[in-house]
Amino acid sequence: MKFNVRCHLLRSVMATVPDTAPLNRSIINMVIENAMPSSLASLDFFKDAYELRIARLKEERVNGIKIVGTFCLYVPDEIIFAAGADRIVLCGGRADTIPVAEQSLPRNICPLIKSSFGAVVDACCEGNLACPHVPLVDVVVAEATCDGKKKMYEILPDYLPTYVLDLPQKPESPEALNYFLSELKKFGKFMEDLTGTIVSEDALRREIRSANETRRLLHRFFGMRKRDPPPIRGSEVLRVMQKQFFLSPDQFRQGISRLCDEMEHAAPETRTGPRIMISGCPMAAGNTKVPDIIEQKGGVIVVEESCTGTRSFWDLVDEDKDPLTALAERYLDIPCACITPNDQRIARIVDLAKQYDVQGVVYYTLQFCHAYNIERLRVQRALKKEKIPMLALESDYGDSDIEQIGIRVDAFLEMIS
Ligand code: BJ8
Repeated sequence: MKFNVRCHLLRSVMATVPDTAPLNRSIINMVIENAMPSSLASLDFFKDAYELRIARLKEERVNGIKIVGTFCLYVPDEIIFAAGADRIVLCGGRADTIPVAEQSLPRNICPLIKSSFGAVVDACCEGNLACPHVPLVDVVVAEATCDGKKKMYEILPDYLPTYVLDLPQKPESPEALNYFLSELKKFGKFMEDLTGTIVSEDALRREIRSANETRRLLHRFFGMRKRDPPPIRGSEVLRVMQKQFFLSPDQFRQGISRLCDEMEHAAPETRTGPRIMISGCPMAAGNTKVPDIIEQKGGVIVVEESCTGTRSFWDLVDEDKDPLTALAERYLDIPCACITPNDQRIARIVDLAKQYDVQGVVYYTLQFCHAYNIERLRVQRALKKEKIPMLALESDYGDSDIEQIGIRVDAFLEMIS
């Protein structure tokens, strides 16, 4: 096992790992957790919050509050909350729920789809608690994005009631906004029927203000990562961002506020290394493989262009417009590779690379995600024009490619150092 470890602390812990040990995730995690303990005490809030959240959801169910499960940023939380329901995101980032999914789904589809579906099947059929939040869900609100997800949603009703929100595939076409607006109205009506609560204009405005408050806080949080060196590791940010999809908005904001206050006064991090942006597919909870490897190899992750990064909060909803129209405009603007053309994503990536002063971009695709994989070429060309190097990685949730990814990341970091 060969490590090119730039961090002194990391090097001393790696020295305790026998040379013959296989390079696997548990070793990397052990090394990262032990060698580079975070100096940010506020991160503990997020570690503890999940259990509290599960307890709160159980309580809500007893009190008759409906729980909605979602799989995508395109489903506006504001409408769910305005109807008096709660929501939890069901995207799977774990490998252990994939085998059960492969009994029904093809093996050669994206691991996020298999992991998510496997968690639902597991929870519904085996009663096992691989994902303790799945049995708490009353209904899934899915969305018509990539082909794999759309077809999986046709099978999902065998396990959980499922509603599918449609999306215009070409958001820039003149008819797109009106079509999406009508979809959001239908969705609002569906939520009213589910909860018995009218989705009023006032409630929508309240929820838009609340969601914008979270978005502004996240801008403050990410803004601090522009420092050199940044005050927090990228793998820590990812774990925090993954919690955004489980915790209630209040809980999440409380955690981010504390973290920002602490980061503002924290002693600067001592780690230095090439500043890296990760761009591409979401990394759902349980999936931290690539950021862990990048940091283990000495890269400093400063920003993520993904649904577990900037894509989830970058744009705010206009608080002065008719609320449903403002929601339709904002959500249609999400730069996901499932829509076409996706020029705004390419521009966003270049802009982020400049804002965060990145020295290299790691383009991350989940295996068999054709949308992000094909869009890679356009991203690469745009970055090349700006003379920003890019490394493309395609991976699944398994451990078998850790060593190979490590070698490629190592070479990339050497090249841009
Ligand atoms: S807005 S990125 S959360 S669709 S499932 S597209 S990885 S093949 S998750 Fe997504 Fe909404 Fe877009 Fe974000 Fe590819 Fe896998 Fe499909 Fe995926």
